Amino acid sequence: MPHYLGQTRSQRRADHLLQTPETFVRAPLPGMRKATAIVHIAPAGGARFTQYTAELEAGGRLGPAMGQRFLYVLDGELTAEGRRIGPGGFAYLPAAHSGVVSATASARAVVIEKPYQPLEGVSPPLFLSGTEAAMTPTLLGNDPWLEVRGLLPDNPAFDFRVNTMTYQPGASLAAVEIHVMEHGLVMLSGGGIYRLNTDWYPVQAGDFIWMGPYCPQWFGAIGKTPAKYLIYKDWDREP
Ligand code: UGY
Ligand code: MN
Repeated sequence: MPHYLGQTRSQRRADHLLQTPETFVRAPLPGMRKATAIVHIAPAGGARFTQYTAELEAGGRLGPAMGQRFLYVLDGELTAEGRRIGPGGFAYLPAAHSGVVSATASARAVVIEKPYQPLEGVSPPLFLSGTEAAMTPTLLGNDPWLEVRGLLPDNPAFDFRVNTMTYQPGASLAAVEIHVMEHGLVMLSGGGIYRLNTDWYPVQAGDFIWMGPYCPQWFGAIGKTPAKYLIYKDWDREP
């Protein structure tokens, strides 16, 4: 076990959080069996959603969700509603979904949960699952070096979005973004520099970032392999 002598890239500011793996702390959530959670962000930390990494042994299971739940499998295999979800696979479970999420093999998954915000005249979404690889990419701002894959359907029934963004080495966001939506972000591969408010952070695969509303944000990919992240945002509701 390396010793970090009190040093870390992690940083906590009022409008953002960078959490790097050596600062992760594991603890169970209610109802988990043979599983543990690294809670990256939650209302306790100033967000309006909860995001954690669940680590499950074979035969382990998640507890009940606090609202609707989105799963993205990092490695191993989960089962939900009889569907097997492997690496790069995802599932959306509506609020009050009573089905069990269990691990067929030991697994790690990104879990995002939040209460559902209904929209008048629109029926809430139903269970769905899919794989990231099957989703058609679009180019952000027509930049051929920056691909976005939306995992959830473009449908007002959903009150959030989860996308992957893949930057070829040297690609970047065209401008600093400042917007009302929050983000929960997991670096899946590669790395680069993330600007958050007035700070600039080197980031790499395994890191987590929370950006609060209006947190100025920009990313540039550095290295010889593409940088890719999974990003949550609240969407299509009155702010
Ligand atoms: O969807 C987004 O707002 C995205 N472009 N933000 C980001 O990558 N920080
Ligand atoms: Mn953004």
